[in-house]
Amino acid sequence: MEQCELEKLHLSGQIQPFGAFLRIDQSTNLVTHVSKNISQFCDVPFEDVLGKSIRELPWFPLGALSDLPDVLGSRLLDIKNNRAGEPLYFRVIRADNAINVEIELQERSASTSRYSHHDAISYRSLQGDWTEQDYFNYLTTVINQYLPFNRVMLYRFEESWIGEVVSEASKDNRTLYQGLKFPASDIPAIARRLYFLNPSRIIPSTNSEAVDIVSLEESVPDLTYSDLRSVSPVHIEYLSNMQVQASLSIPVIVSGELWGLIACHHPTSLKVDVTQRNETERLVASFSSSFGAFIAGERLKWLRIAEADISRLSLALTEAYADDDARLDIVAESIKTMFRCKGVAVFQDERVEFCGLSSWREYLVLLKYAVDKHLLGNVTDITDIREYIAQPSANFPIRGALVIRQSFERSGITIVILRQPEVITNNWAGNPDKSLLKEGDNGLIKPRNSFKKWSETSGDESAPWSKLDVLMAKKIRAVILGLRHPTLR
Ligand code: BLA
Repeated sequence: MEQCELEKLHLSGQIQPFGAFLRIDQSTNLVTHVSKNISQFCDVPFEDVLGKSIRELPWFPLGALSDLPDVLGSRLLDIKNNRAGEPLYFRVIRADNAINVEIELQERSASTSRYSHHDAISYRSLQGDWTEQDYFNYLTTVINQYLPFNRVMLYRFEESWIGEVVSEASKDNRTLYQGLKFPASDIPAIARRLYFLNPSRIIPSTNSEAVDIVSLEESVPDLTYSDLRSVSPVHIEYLSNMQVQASLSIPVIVSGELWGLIACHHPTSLKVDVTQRNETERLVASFSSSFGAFIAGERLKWLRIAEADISRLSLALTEAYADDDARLDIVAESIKTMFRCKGVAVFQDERVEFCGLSSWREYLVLLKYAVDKHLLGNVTDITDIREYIAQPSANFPIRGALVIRQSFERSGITIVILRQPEVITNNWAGNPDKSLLKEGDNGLIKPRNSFKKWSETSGDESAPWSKLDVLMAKKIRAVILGLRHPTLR
């Protein structure tokens, strides 16, 4: 896994052959780097470009340079015909102390039509009747109608960067990957960073030969901000193993974070025109902001419910402590309702109150011992409490534990919200333990070669506690701390 992170993708020194590359020094305006294939686009040998001031190149659209915003990564697109009368795109990109220029031919198929559904995402979502899945399917369906790729997928990252295809649309209406998970190593962090920083990544052909970039001082240009950057050999093999020869990926950024990717696949070489790419990038950006608003709305709904739950609990606690003999059973009962769980134990001094499955009672002493011995945090979420218990019996029935501790005094209240083991099935695209293969003695890394559905079922853990569960637990602790010295009664 670590080896995948070592490849310096932005320093490959090469580009894909569907365009030409120039790097211009920002302070001197000199061309410090140029790709060897520039003659195919601008009819000049690369030797005549290298070291020249950009002002000496009559075919260069200088206006784009002065209009480029100062923001790192910002881009401008200009069109100018070459001597043969072919329209060329000049993509001017603000990079670190440099301007990157990428030249591509306009495709004959370049569309002038816009996504007719462009604003539909924001319009329909304003009606408020869309589910999360409606958002996902709408995006993949629209892109599948517009672009010639034979498969369009929306890929969502989990916190650990494992990913899942949450929606898939294809020309033949067959889904291959919907609902399948992919290990984090399929897209190393170094690659994710590049996808976060750029509006899209296109690989028109995994069969094409990369083109060298030459430089004045034999230095390698930083291709962090480049659409042409050559493709990592590991990834070329990965795509071949998937029977894919062309791909387009577009980052889905929600609330400033890389939430997922649109991944388009084609079995043969395919290059979509710059305008189609740009329009799709804008569609995805419009999806991201509508979807971001949807998520914020859902959170708000959850918060309202949580507030109501917390006020009820607050009342229950006040009631519980209204007389000298605090009614911990009321506390356990209301927390059990809040979490819809199988059991809640509340400990204070020597007392314990339990609400839930009666067969769990005999394990409470062990539970309290484990909590006191091992868990130092105020709120701790555990998926398998047995890890904290010395030699748990084979039939130990409890797994998940969300522990809330008022304080570390013996007299403080400790609440443990409990879950039983459940059957969790993960469907992977290929065995994740074999996501990378080592080849021969030189230890070269190769991606896995099977993406066939591989199911993994575990019946011995509980699902991890969500961020919202933990947030709720923290709120409960705040309510307990707000009570007037319950422990002193
Ligand atoms: C890049 N890996 C990628 C990209 C995707 C995936 C989407 C972005 C590049 C692109 O547009 O194709 C993975 N593609 C997927 C997944 C799906 C998909 C999960 O369609 C699901 C449907 N890959 C490996 C291993 C390594 C690795 C073991 O499997 C590391 C050694 C590396 N993946 C890797 C690298 C890149 C990459 C280096 C960057 C490629 C580049 O931009 O040059």
